[in-house]
Amino acid sequence: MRTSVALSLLVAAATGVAAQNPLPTAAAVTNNPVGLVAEAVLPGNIKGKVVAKSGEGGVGVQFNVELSSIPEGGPFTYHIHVNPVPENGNCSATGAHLDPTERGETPVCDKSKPETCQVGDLAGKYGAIPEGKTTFSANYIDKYASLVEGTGAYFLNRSIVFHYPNKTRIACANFKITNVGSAPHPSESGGEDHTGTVTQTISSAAPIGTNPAQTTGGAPSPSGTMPVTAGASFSTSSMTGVVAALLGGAMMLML
Ligand SMILES: [Cu+2]
Repeated sequence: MRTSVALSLLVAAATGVAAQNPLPTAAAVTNNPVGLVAEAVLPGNIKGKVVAKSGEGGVGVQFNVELSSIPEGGPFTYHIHVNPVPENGNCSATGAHLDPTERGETPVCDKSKPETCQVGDLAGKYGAIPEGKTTFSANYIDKYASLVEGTGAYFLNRSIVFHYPNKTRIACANFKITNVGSAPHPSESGGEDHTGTVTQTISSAAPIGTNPAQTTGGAPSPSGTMPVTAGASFSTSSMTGVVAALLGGAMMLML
């Protein structure tokens, strides 16, 4: 009897490990057309633009986000959404986030593992716009977004959307190519690696550190007071330990 209980616990634990599927990972893009530049200019609510250009040697996409007239509230997230903004400017028509690996919305993006995040989740990977700021600027290289037409992570036929913490869409814009560029030259690839560097300059209407209570459910803010999202994931090693312990227990009971 006790043996069977131990064994069923063991089976449950082993099933738990099997169900803990790793998140799919996005492939790094190394063949973006060199010199290609596109920009998404925001029409209002938030002013500014997002410039996307091919990384050095066609490796990754360099994003430059320059915003002003940011409304009160926040932190604000932003993403690449799958559909372009229609003529009437309705941000709701832009659909879901660009997610060619189909990893979905949960678990929340872990910025230390950007390859496991939605490709379009730029705020998740590189930081949201903190509350209490009127301007924001960020500059980073994303390895997984693509400027190669026809690939799943291609985004120049899509849009960028900014959200309030409750996910309401504040502003959105389509990318427009401003410089076509050319196919990458093989000998030019493998240049200096800027990947993963994120620089942000933020000017503040209110002095830093006087933020009122953080609204719940917001994306992690890039300021020093980054809320750590509670992880619901099990580490494989600890689960293996549990299985080993249960196995040991079952053996003992059977002996
Ligand atoms: Cu979005």
